[in-house]
Amino acid sequence: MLWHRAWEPHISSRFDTGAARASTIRPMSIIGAAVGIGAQDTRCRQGPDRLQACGLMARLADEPHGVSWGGTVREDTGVDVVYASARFCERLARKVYDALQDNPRIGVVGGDHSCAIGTWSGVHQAIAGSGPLGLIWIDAHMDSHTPDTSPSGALHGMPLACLLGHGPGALTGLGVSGPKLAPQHVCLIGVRSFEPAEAALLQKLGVRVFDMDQVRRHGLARVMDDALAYVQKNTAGFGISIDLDAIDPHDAPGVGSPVSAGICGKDLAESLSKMGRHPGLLGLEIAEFNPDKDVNNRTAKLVIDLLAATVGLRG
Ligand SMILES: [Mn+2]
Repeated sequence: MLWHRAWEPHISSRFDTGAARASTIRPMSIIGAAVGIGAQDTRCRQGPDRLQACGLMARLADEPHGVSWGGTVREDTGVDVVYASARFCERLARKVYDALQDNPRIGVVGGDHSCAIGTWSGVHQAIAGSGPLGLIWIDAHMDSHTPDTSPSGALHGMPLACLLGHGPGALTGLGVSGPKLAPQHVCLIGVRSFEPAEAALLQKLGVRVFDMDQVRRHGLARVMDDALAYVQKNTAGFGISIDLDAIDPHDAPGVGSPVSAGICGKDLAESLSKMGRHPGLLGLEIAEFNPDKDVNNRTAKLVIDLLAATVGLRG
């Protein structure tokens, strides 16, 4: 693909210098990922526009350290979902990569969770040469199906497997060929609904899973601390991908596939405000917001709160 060549000359050394990481909370470029074709219910594609209408940037503009809107990437329609998704993810990856040339970190608001393939392929490329990418995946599901194991065939059930190098070649080979994540640099938090084939793949690869039971037993703060230590080890930086269905449906009703008994929204905001001060944080993604299922904009407000907490605005 042509744009591989354009990506390569820009490898920056700022990711591995301590001086560049001195400030506590750093600027973020926020990008909309208006994609819905990765799910059977495609209405998550309206997520980014609804967040804007609910005052996303108006709220974050108060942030003193510089939050900017990087624009929205919109999906193509086409008969072949994998092809259309690959085209979308390719454009998103490119936008994320470009944003990381001018900003130390990015935020992505979805969209169904298939956008993660684009987001983290772009971040991976931006730090290529500095070291591997760590990723905390907060989700009620494992998102680790392949086309062979998925009962629904929906791509939003496959993004983590794709990033680990398992899935359709058009999606695993974005940017550069090969896996964008190594299993030892990834962990999941909040899992409580999955199929045996996904669990088997993650177990075979050796991916760390902190399930919802562990979150309940130890508290989210402690699990996040463990996850942070894990994704920092031998990496050039780390990201956080949040599927809103990880959160309890009472706090986040407007999601694609709700699962009961999840993470408390307030606890997650608390943890993200701590993560936001970490110099190694390269990006935050929040996916699966379905505005049509929201109740009194509760989910939209929570998404804005989570981003605000990460960039240093509380309450
Ligand atoms: Mn997900």
